[in-house]
Amino acid sequence: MLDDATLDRIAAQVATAQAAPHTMPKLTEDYPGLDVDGGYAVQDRLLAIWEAQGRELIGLKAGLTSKAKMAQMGVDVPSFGLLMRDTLDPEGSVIPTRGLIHPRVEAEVAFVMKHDLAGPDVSIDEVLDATDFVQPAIEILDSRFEKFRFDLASVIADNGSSARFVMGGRPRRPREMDLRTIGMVMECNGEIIAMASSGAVLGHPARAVAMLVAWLHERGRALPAGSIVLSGGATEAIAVQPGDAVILRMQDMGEISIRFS
Ligand code: OOG
Ligand code: MG
Repeated sequence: MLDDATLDRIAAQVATAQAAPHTMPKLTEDYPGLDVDGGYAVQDRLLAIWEAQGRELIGLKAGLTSKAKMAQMGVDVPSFGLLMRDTLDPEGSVIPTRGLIHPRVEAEVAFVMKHDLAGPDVSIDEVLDATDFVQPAIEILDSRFEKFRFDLASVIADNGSSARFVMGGRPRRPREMDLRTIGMVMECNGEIIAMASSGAVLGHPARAVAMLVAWLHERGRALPAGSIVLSGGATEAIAVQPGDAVILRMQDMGEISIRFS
């Protein structure tokens, strides 16, 4: 594990690359000692920096939870990251691409929790019992690494490429539907750019929440009631340009439209 001073330095570097967006080399090039635990130690420091700026943590994201995403990014282990309130946009938003380096969109099922959830091995049923509602989400990713290329430790330190996210459509009680088989279609400018079934995420997107809870448990934490959880892109992430109009339609869960300016 890298020493505290080095982790502080990396966190400051990532915070700057995110605030005034610019690319940087993969962190493991400059810091070969950075491993997955180090990546999460950087995230802890990012959270401290952001909270000191008055930003608020409202949830957590799981990523790299579908084969499509793992294959696209060349990583085969899920990652977890932070969701800050000021990165949430309402549906229908026009999202400026100024301030983003090479944005991509992906389709996700979002969970909103009504009970705390904790433990090393919570079941899908326990996740569903603790969930208030599920709803469609579009995550807008923007890696701070050149060419959107990274390894697991680097992307974790970059908070899982988090940039913004949009929730919308029709919130549903999780027991009202079979979350293994929800069809989703993402369109850009009227053309289908990605399709998936919700089961592409670990067979059941609630499994991503269970893995997140196990990861929190290892670190002595719980998932608090009221949290938003993004369960991870079911499709590969698609690059967007200024002017693009993106729609995500989810079976029985409505749709979300956004536009990039
Ligand atoms: C890492 C973030 C992954 C997801 O849903 O898979 C992620 C990346 O692909 O840039 O958010
Ligand atoms: Mg994602």
